[in-house]
Amino acid sequence: MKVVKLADIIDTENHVKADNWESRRLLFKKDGMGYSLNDTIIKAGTETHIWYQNHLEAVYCIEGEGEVETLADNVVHPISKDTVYALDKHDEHLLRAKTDMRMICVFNPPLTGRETHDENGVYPIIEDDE
Ligand code: 9YT
Repeated sequence: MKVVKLADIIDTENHVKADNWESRRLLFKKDGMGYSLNDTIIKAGTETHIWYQNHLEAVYCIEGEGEVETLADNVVHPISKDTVYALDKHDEHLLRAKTDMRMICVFNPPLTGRETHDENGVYPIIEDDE
């Protein structure tokens, strides 16, 4: 069995920092679970364009408040503490944080650890970590 503590990840290479968010990467492809797990902070007042064309992501908001606008239908989904959204159709979306939001994020296929969004809000598939 494996035990991972958030405190041991802070400010290491597994703490990935972008302009609008910080992702503390807890489990990776190499952990062999078939998914990856991140504890992510979305910064208050930001809007992020995201389109995971190569991944499915489930996001569980455990702190904070914001919204997700899905761009296929321009529906705005309020998101707050104790709410999950699942990007089951690789949904292109805008994520807006009213306050800091703390999100538990599960990716299938799993992230390897190094990904950050490209200019289209996409994570590439990285195959060379094994
Ligand atoms: C909720 C979301 O997708 N935020 C962007 C960061 C991503 N979840 C990550 O890399 O952890």
